[in-house]
Amino acid sequence: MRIIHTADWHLGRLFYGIHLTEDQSYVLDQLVEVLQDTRADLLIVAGDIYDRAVPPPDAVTLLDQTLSRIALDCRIPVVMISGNHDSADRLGFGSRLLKSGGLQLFSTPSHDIARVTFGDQHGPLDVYALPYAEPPSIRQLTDVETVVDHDSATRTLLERVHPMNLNSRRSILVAHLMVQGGIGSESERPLNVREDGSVSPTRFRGFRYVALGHLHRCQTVANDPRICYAGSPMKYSFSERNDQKSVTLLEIDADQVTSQQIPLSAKHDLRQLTGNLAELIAAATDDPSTTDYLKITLTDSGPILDPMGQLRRVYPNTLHIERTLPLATATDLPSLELAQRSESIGDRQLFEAFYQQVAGSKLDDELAPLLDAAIEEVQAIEAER
Ligand SMILES: [Mn+2]
Repeated sequence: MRIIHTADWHLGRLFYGIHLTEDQSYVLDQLVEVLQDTRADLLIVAGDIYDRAVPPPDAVTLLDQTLSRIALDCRIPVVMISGNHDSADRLGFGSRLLKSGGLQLFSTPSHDIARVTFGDQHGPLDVYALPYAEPPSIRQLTDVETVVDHDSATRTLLERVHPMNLNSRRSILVAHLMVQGGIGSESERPLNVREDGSVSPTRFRGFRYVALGHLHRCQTVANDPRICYAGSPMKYSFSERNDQKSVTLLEIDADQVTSQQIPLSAKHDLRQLTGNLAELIAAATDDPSTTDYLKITLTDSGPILDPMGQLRRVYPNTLHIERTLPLATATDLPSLELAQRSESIGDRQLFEAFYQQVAGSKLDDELAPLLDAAIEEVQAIEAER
């Protein structure tokens, strides 16, 4: 059986104020192609379908169109769970009705963990679905007092899978969790504020494969090739700028599981550029991808007029600018006692100290006369009052 595992679509996400729906549509088109090219038998989507509880209308339309193409047009069944960003109730609307259309959607945990059985020439294959849920709701559902965190909640639910089933049948698990040893990026929202919310990888004994969502980097966890995050299909933070985004293709035969990454390309890649403004603007001429989403670190030391406006003329998707002003360290700060002395200190000395703190160097011969002129002008204005 061939299965495509993906997660963390985050439809409707805003990135530095930009709606990503068109970019998301671009990668989901590739997903549909991958499903067709690999002749996949099943698609697994492991949560965080939407970016927020109430997604914008065009994100809902994109999800509707994508799932209809996959389940109805391509006739590829889909198993989908909700993640911590989804509203379980809203996402779960119509899930019983959708089942007949080939979409198995699990958004609320059930007392007995949900199972869908597929099959091929090697026999049945069980897919267990564990949608994201807060530990208190699992405690209430199971009536097990020892459920206090995600680890104990997961343990309690997985204990309900009959060991005989796990031993005698091929089983895979779909879950949206933080598993101990997983590596995050800057675009996940922590599952819990008070505890780290992580689940021990030892909870997954018996499964041939654990199709995870939550972490946006594609990875296997705890040196166990069975426990995998497919990662998000596109980059949602600059910390992921060097990652290759992909979906995971699994092939499961009678007793083996093999997996490989199928790369996805972005409509606009994420890049970070560093340099002074003039160099960066000049470099745009030879840059084949000036429409990428950019974070720019400017190394100029002096003041710059409207750097965003200047950069966007050549890099229209400049999203964020940082300056690397060499701030003076505490030891060479003449301004440390300045707060107390500022009453008695002259304007010129005060500004020199300020300049040195911000620019990291003393006022040079070129700037000094400008400062003198400016101070004289201000003093003249004050004298006239
Ligand atoms: Mn996520």
